[in-house]
Amino acid sequence: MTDIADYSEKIPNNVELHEDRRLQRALESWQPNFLNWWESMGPTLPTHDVYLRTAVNVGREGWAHFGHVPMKDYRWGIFLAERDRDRQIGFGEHKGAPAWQKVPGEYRAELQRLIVIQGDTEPASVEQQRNLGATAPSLYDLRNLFQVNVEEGRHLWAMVYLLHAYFGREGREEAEELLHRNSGSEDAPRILGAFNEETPDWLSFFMFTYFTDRDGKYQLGTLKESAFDPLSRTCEFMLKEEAHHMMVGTTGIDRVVERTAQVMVEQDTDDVAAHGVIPLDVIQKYLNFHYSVSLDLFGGETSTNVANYYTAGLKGRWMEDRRKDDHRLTDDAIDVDAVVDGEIGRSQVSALIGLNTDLRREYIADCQGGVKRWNRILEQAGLSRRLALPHVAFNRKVGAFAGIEATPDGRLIPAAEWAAAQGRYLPTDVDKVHVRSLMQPVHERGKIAAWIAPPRQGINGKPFDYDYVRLV
Ligand code: BYC
Repeated sequence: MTDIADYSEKIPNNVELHEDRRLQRALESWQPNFLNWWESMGPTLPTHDVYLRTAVNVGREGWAHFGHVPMKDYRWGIFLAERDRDRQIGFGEHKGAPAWQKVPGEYRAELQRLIVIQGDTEPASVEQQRNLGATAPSLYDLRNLFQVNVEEGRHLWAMVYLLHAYFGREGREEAEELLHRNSGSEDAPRILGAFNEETPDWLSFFMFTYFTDRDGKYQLGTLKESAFDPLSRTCEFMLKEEAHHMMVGTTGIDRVVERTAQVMVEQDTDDVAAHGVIPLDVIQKYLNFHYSVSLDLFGGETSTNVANYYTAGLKGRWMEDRRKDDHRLTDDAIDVDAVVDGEIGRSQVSALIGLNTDLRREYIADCQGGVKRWNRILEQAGLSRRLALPHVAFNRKVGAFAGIEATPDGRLIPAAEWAAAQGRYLPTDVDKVHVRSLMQPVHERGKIAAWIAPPRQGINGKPFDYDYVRLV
């Protein structure tokens, strides 16, 4: 294992793949299937080349190289963060033992399941976003979309490497399945709900990269704690790439809010749909949707699965080493969100059973940061309107609130009232049609669509009007 990626190999890697011929051959036979998948399910807009970053090094400094490349020739590779030979397991019943370099037989099924679920989301998001290139608001945004897409492709490689290297024939079969399931497919859908939803427009894309990619950040953060060292090191490096995806979402929504606020001030009205921008209440509805769908990705408020993962050392907590407790949690309790006597409330359960809630709360606190930013933009524009995260019980399909309906401010309402009111909370067909009508492509250097403000900075020190994407 080295810091530096070997790009002379067919599959760039820093895991000394050439030393394991069988594994190398197995991955080389998966590679054409991946490329076929990319060609048939990846970005549909024809391009010559794109200004992309490629990982060349996993160390702290200078890990990426930027340059124009045709996307199909992107060097997807296998990169693990550096190994710490003294690393010990940080939590659960094996706390203090050396981290595992191989998969213990008794945890094989659970580890494989976690890796498959993680792996399944990566190509799913590429599929969801495949048509967005045709309506990009600028070449800068188009480039960011493609950067996110190639890196999600690389994250699929990361999980496939683990499946091939550590899970034998079953792992290889799962790696094939990752290319066969497809987002939104009737027969073989993606595993988690949010990854079967459409990403039909750029407001959805920015919301997805803000809220759903952020679930990825938190899930990867817990897998980075794993006792299974190759998984831990894989996730550590993925998190580095993930930071750019968060930036795309955060600043994307910044720019939509900024432009809407400008037009609200200029026209002195909230009703800005006719002025070619997205009204604030539509932005709020999109936020409500993507946030609530992403909350579902954390699983049930209580879960024996997650308790078992933690106790076994497979999946830790966010920032496990900063927690001031015994890192075993066998005697601890947590108040989880619940329906109690027909009301939205909380109930106390063992801390282990409540770990999905613990992670979801870390995530919610992080999401508040975005809302604060966007509200600052509104405030600076002199507007009194604000955006807000809806209540944790709102629009949930997984967990304690799956069977009830709640308003964004957390009032439990009967199903009939919900049916009548949901158009005020979630995007309606009219909202979606309007948003889509604004999505006219701007593929000219230095130009930008009227519904979004330009970015404050370009990529890698380049100006906004740089030729980020060379179209066919
Ligand atoms: N949809 O015990 P429970 C990312 C199932 S995003 C459908 O509460 P658990 C990315 C569950 O499988 C991060 N089904 O669940 C972002 C279970 O089924 P079984 C992805 C669901 O296991 C953007 C049953 O319901 N990574 O990286 O505690 C772009 C009972 O559930 C859902 C991970 O998620 C759902 N939403 O927790 C690109 C990490 N939720 O066993 C990439 C790996 C639950 O009864 N996964 N179910 O058949 C995990 O850690 C856990 O499996 C989960 C669920 C957090 C997903």
